[in-house]
Amino acid sequence: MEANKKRILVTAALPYANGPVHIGHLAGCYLPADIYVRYLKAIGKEVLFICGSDEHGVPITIKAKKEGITPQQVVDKYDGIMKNAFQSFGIDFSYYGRTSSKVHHKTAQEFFRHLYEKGVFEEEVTQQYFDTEAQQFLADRYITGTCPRCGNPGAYGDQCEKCGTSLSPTDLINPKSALSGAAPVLKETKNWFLPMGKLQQTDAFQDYIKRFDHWKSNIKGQCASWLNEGLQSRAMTRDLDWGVPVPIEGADGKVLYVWFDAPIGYISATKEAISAKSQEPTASSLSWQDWWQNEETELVHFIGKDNIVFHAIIFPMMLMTHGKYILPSNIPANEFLNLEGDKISTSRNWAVWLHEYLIDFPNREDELRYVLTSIAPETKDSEFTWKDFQTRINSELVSIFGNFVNRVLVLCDKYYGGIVPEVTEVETHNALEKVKEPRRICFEQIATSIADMEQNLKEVKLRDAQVNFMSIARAGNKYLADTEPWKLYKTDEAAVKGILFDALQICAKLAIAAEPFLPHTSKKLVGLLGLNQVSWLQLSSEVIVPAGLQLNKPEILYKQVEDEEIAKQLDRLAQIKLANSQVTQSSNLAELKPNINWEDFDKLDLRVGKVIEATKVPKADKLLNLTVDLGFEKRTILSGIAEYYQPEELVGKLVTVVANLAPRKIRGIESQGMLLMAGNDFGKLFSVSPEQDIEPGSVVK
Ligand code: B3M
Ligand code: ZN
Repeated sequence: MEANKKRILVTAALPYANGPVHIGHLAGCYLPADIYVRYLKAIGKEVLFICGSDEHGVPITIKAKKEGITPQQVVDKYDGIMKNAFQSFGIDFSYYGRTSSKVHHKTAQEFFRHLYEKGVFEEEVTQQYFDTEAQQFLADRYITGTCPRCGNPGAYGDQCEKCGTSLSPTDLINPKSALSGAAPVLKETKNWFLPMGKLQQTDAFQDYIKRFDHWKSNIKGQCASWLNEGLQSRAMTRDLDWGVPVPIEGADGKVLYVWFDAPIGYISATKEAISAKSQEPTASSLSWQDWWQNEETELVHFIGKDNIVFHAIIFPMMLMTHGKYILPSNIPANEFLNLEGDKISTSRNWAVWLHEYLIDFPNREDELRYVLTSIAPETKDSEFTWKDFQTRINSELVSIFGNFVNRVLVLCDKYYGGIVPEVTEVETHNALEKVKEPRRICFEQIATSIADMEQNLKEVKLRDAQVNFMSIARAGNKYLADTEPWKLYKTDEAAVKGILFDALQICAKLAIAAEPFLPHTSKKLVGLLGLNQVSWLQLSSEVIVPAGLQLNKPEILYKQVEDEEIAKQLDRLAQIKLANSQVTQSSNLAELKPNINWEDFDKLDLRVGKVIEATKVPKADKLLNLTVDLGFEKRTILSGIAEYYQPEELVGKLVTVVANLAPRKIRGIESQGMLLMAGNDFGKLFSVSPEQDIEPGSVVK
């Protein structure tokens, strides 16, 4: 956070409206953004928090095709689901927009036209894959094939999800249309490119990237590798029919690249936010330009690591070539959250869905917020497990925070009928040796924790900030454990009043400090303490809950997570894993060929053979030249197994030979038969061999 700026515009990545939201989304981007924004508001900063649904791009159209509905129906459905989930978890956007809105289309088109008229784009005719059956160009995810890097057969035209490499459609081996399954052809088409290589050299860009020095190392690292390789021009238009139409002549049937229009969604949503709020009595007088085109505003993008290049390089290039816009001053990108040892995946249903969590754990949104912040993937990938979820809630939220508050409220209720005790002589309990030192240590510890927490919140180190928050409760617990007011009550009642008065002030500090992390709890605790309104500034006050105030009846803040609740979740995941493994097994196997009749099969003469000699075939990487003894004669057989077998491994081995296959010349050598091999798509190949020693020439049937 830059102290000298007047206001902060915080954005959270616009999720694709093609599926519900899961814990990975929440932990990676929305929860940290929300905690940060709540903190900024608490300290009185003027903040606008913008998000919305990303409703364009191939992920949406693919989903529509899969579900047999229109893209518009897809986005209408998921926009609502996502919005509700965010709301339930207390993600408090100032405005949640949609990129299918009129305002957005207009804003994105104006932006494009402005750059076009400035002569920023390179117009280029290139060869792109085209599906002749579907009569459509195949951009990004419309094309799948084998990843050239890791061999994953299901890589997309823009990215391999298995190894993370970013790809372009022509990199794929055996490309296939995701629409018809057909092999695509190359066809010429015109598109408009952002000349990123050229823009990289400009002073403005070089000046901008100095900011990276102050950013997190994951973002610095990714950007450095892009910049060192040298940026390439990237098409900002696509030959697709779903998206924002390209607003210039000669671009019929083309739309803006989704990564051109989506970040402009932040700007459109700001415009919509301003006009929606202009009706409210508390409306601010700021215009959308004050948020986007005024150096007194600081711009911060919260995203996941897969969105780094778009937010740290491409969007800033768009903004700076436009000319009027401010550039991001921080991009606190998170790494990924894994689930029970595996990458979270929407397509494999390997996720904890927020809308399902809300059903299984009603009114326990803060518990998930707490756990996800504790394990937030701030510097490296991290892992959510249900067991850890249970442990963190039971041994931290319940046993430390919840327990402290409950003990204090119950004791006050029991001793004073829930009325905050009057501490006439503050010194009374100070004088008592047993209380004095623990009290001093407790308040010192709390002051340090609060200071550290604020510092960490400012620096967006939210995991640490939450630990600091919990140490306030830990200090409170220790104070009670050291002074044991329940024992003192019989001997030194005045001291007990003092201790519980102190403890109530600590509860109030917890209520205030909890707001960014655990907003539902914060509200509840403020209520239990009989307070109406609290402010962040009171964190340093000595008295927040005044003597004489009537507290509300004690209620627990958190309940234990039971073993059965965890077992149910683990069971669900186990079933998904099982279903997935069945799908993978069947999808990796070759398709069954049409039936043949008995006579067809009977024509084959299969024999056991023994390899007696094996050599490599010169200049043929894959071939081995084998001499195979069939009992009645020796044959020369060429076999394409050099990648799987060393010649010497084969000598002496029994194999199965198709003995009546017409001879064929390969590389000038006549091959007199064929070896049977068992293989799959993943590069495994084994010879089909009899289980026991049997004499060469024996019939295989
Ligand atoms: N919709 C990608 C994603 O959901 C994309 C983010 C856009 S932010 C402008 O991961
Ligand atoms: Zn790969």
